[in-house]
Amino acid sequence: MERILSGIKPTGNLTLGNYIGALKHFKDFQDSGEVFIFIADLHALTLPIDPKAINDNTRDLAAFYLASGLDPKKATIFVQSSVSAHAELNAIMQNYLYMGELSRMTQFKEKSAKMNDSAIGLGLFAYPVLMACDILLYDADIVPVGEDQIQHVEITRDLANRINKRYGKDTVVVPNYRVNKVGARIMSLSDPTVKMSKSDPKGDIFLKDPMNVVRKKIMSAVTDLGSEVKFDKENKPGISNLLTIYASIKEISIEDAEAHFVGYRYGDFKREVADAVIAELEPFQQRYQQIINDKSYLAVLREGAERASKIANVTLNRVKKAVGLLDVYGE
Ligand code: ATP
Ligand code: LTN
Repeated sequence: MERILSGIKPTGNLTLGNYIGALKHFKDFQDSGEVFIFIADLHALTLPIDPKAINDNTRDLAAFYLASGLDPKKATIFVQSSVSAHAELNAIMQNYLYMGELSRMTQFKEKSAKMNDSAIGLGLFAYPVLMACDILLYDADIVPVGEDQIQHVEITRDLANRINKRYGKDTVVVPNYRVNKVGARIMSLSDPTVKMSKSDPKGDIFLKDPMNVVRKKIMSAVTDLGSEVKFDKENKPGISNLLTIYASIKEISIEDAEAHFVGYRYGDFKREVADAVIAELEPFQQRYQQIINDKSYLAVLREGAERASKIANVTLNRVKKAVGLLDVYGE
């Protein structure tokens, strides 16, 4: 059975981009594979964050996972910091990714560019090492992510191949990424040339926004010159983004979405996009609210930590042995 693993950082309020690019699809794998979905809280510490914010966001994310249809009987849902093997494998793997390759990571370049050099933590630089450990610990075959994370899965593959070459071909499993054909990069509604991002919220739709706010944001989204509803990323980035949102929510192709809107004016088009988003988000939000109120996510996370630790420790021990660390409980 294939192993599928992915995670989201509890860095802020989840956006429609996170939902369409990642969250919405996690449940699709749970009937055919062994699914591990976690909350990357250690990664959230790589940029300054308030203790209360990370704590609240972690609870939110757990509730969002459950509200999205992930079934804790089928999928293992857990918090990264509750499985100590992540940090332990990190201490080993940090020696096999190099300064040069880490400094070429787009995410590091983008995030560090906005900061004063003296405030850039080592964790931000070493981010891909921990992410690689997240993936390798579960022998994951498939990692579903949005477009911005492809590079991090690629560096994980490089690391895995390097380890297998040096210590034997079955030391770790080399993972593959999986990116959706439609919706892998949802753009900001106020500036469709930049990614919708929870830590840089401009023109974001948040999963917790009241429905009247969602409608208002979509109705006032930046559109483009002309009047035709056509997918043309270069000349019509705003319309293309809204078409992408619609197609992803309706689970249809961009071509079918375009065909649906032939002859529409921008205003009517936006109204229908808003209707589609609201029809999806409203029941989702109700499920989320119930889970937050009854705190059922806590038992799920506890059980998840146990199940995940068992599996992660097997890999950790295999790697420790391969690199030559003495098992003091062994012979
Ligand atoms: P941050 O702003 O803190 O970096 P983020 O909003 O980019 O956060 P992540 O936690 O990095 O969110 O990402 C969670 C998942 O959502 C990842 O798989 C990522 O690829 C996906 N994702 C994030 N933003 C978008 C987007 N605008 N469109 C599609 N997928 C996205
Ligand atoms: N870097 C990812 C979050 C993340 C992740 C992972 C995703 C941390 N570890 C392992 C997939 C697999 C992000 O920013 N979305």
